[in-house]
Parts: sequence; C-alpha cells; structure tokens
Amino acid sequence: MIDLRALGWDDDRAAAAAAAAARLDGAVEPARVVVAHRGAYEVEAAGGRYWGELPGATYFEARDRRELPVVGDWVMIAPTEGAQARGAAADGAPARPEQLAIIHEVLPRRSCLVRGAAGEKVAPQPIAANVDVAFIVTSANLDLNPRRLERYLAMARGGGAGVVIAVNKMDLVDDAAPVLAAAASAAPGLPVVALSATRGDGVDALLGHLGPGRTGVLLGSSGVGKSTVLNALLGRDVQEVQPVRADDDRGRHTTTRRELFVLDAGVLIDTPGMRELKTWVDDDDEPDAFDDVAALAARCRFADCRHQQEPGCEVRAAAERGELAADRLAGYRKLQLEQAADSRRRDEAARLDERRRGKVGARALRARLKDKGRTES
Ligand SMILES: Nc1nc2c(ncn2[C@@H]2O[C@H](COP(=O)(O)OP(=O)(O)OP(=O)(O)O)[C@@H](O)[C@H]2O)c(=O)[nH]1
Ligand SMILES: [Mg+2]
Ligand SMILES: [Zn+2]
Repeated sequence: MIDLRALGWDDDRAAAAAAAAARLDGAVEPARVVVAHRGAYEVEAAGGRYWGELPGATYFEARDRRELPVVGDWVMIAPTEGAQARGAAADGAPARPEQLAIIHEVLPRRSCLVRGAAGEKVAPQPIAANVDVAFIVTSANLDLNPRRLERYLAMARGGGAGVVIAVNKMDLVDDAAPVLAAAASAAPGLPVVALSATRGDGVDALLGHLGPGRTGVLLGSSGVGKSTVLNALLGRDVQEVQPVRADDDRGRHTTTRRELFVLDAGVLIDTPGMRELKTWVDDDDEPDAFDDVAALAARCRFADCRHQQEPGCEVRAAAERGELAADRLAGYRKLQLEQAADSRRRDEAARLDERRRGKVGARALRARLKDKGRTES
C-alpha cells in the first residue's frame, strides 16, 4: 500500500473526497493524476497505479480544458471489476499500470497553473494542479531572459502557486553575483536559489521549499536542467536528460510529457520546456508577475490608471526617476497589452460561439418541427 500522505493527501482533501463519495454513492477511492495522456490518465491510488479513463464522451465534450483532469489533480476513481492496481517494481520504479479505473470526479483544486494554448487559438491550457511551489529554472551560463521569466512568474502566481527562482548550472560561471542579481531583479522579493544539479550544490535549499505533503513543479526552457534537478532530488536517474546543442546551448526538448514523482519528502512534477509561453488570464487583469509595479500603481491618482498618459501616474514617475527599470516597465506593458488583446479575442470568440449555438439550436428546432409535421400528416 502507498501512503496517500506521501502524495500530498491531507484532512481537507479527505473531507472533499468523503463528500464526493457520498454523492457518487459508494465504490470510489481517491487517486492522484501522475501523467495525463490525451483522454487517458495514469493515476496513483493507495493500492498502486491505474489507467484512468473518463466516462463516455467527457473528454470530447469538454468546452474548457480545465474541466478535464490534469497532472497533480486528485480524482475519485472506481476500479473496473476485477481490476487490481500494480505496486511498485522491486527496484522502486513506479509500475506501468495494467488495470483500468473510471475517473468520476476531479476534487476541488487548490491551485492550477494555466497557459494560453500554443498557436492562434485563444484557449486555456492547464499545466498542473495542486502545486504549492513552482521552481522556475534558468541556466546561469545563458543570458538570463527576464521577459521569459516574467511570463513563467505570471503563470505560476496567477495560478495560485508560490515561486522560487532556481538558477542552475552555477558551476559554469566564474562570478555568481551578477547572475543571481539579474535573476533577483526580474523577480523582486522572491527567493533565488543557486544550483548545480550535476554537482548537487543547492539541492538541499530546493528541498527546503518542498517538504512532506508539498507539491512542486519544475518550469523553464528546454535544456536548463529541469530533469537533472529532478533526478538529483529523487536520488535516482528516472528522467532522461540530454546534452544541450553545441552551437547555441539550447535544449533538445528531451522531456515530452508532464509527470509527477514522489520524493522522500514532497512531490515534484517535471515538465517539458515550453517553446512559446502565452500567459492566460480570465479577465484583463493586471499581469501577476509585477509586485513592484503593483505597489506603485496603488498610488496612481486614478484607480484604473493604465500608466500610459494619465496624470498623477506613479508608475511612469518612478520610471522617469530611474527607480523602475525601463525594460521592466516595457515587459510589464507588453504583457498588459497582450492580455488585453487576448481578452478582446476571447470575448469575440464567445460571441461567435453563442451565435453558432443559436443557429444550431434553430436548425434542430426546425428539424423537430418538420418531423412533427410528418408524423401528424
Ligand atoms: N554544467 C552543468 N550542466 C547541467 C546542470 N544541470 C543540467 N545540466 C546539463 O544540461 C543538459 C540538459 O539537461 P536536462 O535535465 O535534460 O534539461 P531539461 O530542462 O530537462 O530539458 P527539457 O527536458 O528538454 O525541457 C544535460 O546535458 C545536463 O547534464 C548543471 O548544474 N551544470
Ligand atoms: Mg527534461
Ligand atoms: Zn499609473
């Protein structure tokens, strides 16, 4: 038997599960989503690992991907008749599931990291749920890209997770101070951990942000060493890692799926490096990555100040005094504009969708009336 507490189970979740079990009358048990494939899920329950499937057409009918299970979710499953979960293999590696369970419900999430789907479509794509802390991993030997960092930050904070900046590959730089300062300036007030995953330096500091029952997620570009960090924290080489490209130090997109691993103390989700990270907000809220700008904005004369031309704008004033770096303000503005544009496109898409459904509804109604006419004649 697996102790669900090692997977992050606690009394509040147990209460939510009991309520769900009462609603679903009976033979369901809790499990955590370890890998989400398209429409099929690997879930870990007390008895071991199952293939979890959604009933009927649930997967195809979902209008918003957030309605579907995502890695990190707690779900209520009903093992199919005669199904037995498989325990861990002798070497401790998690077993591939053989048995099937139906996923009946997703328990309420404490946090959910969401990005905008890649490509033209404006749609939310959940990345991971029930994450306590997001480790945004960057690489010390590449020019740190504060703009990219801000995007990851906005996603993690917007989704309700804490954030730690992990600057990996510190063994490749002679002078640590400027690298760490650059990271700190892109994430004011947040903890920055210096790491060398290959040497094991700083790994304890990362573990300090996890701990029993807590769930972390590794985020960051391909090749920064996320899977190497995971292996170091796990103390075993479970995740494949690959050298970065010699010409430009970029990664090779080695990890291709999001997967949850259980450590001695805590749980950690490894993710593939994202090629493009669009942020997602449900309304055109301010970007979530800019506490410094938010503090200034609170003192603008107008509560709805966009910090463009408005009089009495403290954000612009601070930038003019040199207290707010110009590139940081530019990064803030870019995200703000992007989110406002997304929000407009989303409204437009929702309007079209309404119209389309209206038409389909009218067509169905006409067909029914025609049928009626036939039967009556
Ligand atoms: N010098 C040095 N190399 C490292 C360190 N951490 C990771 N690497 C190397 O960086 C390369 C990429 O590491 P991965 O762990 O595969 O990177 P990743 O972030 O998981 O990449 P994706 O799965 O593609 O997103 C490998 O060759 C690692 O050995 C480190 O601390 N120092
Ligand atoms: Mg990887
Ligand atoms: Zn302002």
